[in-house]
Amino acid sequence: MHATTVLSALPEAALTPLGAEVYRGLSARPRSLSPWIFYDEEGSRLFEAITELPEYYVTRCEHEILADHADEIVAAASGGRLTVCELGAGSGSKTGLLLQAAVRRQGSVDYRAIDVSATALDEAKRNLERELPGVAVHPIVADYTVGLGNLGDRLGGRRQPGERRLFLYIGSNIGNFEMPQALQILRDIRRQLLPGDTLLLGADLVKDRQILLDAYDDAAGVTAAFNKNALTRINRELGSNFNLQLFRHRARWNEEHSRIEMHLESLITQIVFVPALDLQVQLGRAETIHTENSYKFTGDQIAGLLDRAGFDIARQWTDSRGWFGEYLALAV
Ligand code: AVJ
Repeated sequence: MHATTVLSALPEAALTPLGAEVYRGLSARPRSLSPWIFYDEEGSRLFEAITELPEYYVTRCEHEILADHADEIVAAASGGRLTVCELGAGSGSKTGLLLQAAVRRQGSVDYRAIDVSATALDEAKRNLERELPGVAVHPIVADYTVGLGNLGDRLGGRRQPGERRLFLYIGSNIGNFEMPQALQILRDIRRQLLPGDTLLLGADLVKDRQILLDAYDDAAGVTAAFNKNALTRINRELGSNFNLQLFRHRARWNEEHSRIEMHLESLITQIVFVPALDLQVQLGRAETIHTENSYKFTGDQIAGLLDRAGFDIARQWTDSRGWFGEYLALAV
């Protein structure tokens, strides 16, 4: 039998990225869903709201580092005319600090922004081009976890003579991935660079457990709404009947793996139906769907990952409390 025959036995929706991921994740034990599902229009809006919560220190810490050191970072990255490329760009407010520094140094800058969320990229382009004359934003809607090779010229194409590239992978987006995939992403980035180019990597650092838990389970319930939005999106796009009231947001610290985990816990025994996938899922009382890992790193772990991906750390910074680390890594 041909593979195509087997595939055609699955519903059409199982071949779309969302359908395939929901089919995989909800059939698996333990049940899981990939965090990229969060970022539809409403999810991108909720994530922006998270970055402003008193408990969510991550964005503020990194903002502090970039506000204090943007000129230094850009100067250290510039052995020629700099172009900037970012993975998981989001709405671009921290990136603006670096782009502004690049404009101060060289008058203008080309910025290529890759993200799974078209909504976030639209906002980034609108805000950055309005607020920062000299910045040209080139949005690229793509899932970078499947590799960067297929983006071709959209990542900058042929190099101009004397061009230097600065790749941004900030916001601790790397924390969403298990070590082998994190390493793979860094190697994919390295393959886009020439020796002398740089990667700026932002990583959230290990800290007091309660600070971490509060950051992922805020008093206003915004993170809970963000987590549950994955189910709302699946209901809308795949026709399922998840009842949000029958799930509870959970944040856990997994000490062994040094990660915060987010889960959606089923409050009762229930059966959920996903018509587009012809999939029925029975969830037990207190059974969880694991929706996100957010790894917290030591400086040594980051140094190890960068080394194995073909980078030397040129400079590194933390915020005043030592909660977040920013690493300028040189492609070697
Ligand atoms: C965007 C992946 C860095 O892990 O802190 C925030 C996402 N999840 N609150 C993180 C998130 C819950 C965030 N990253």
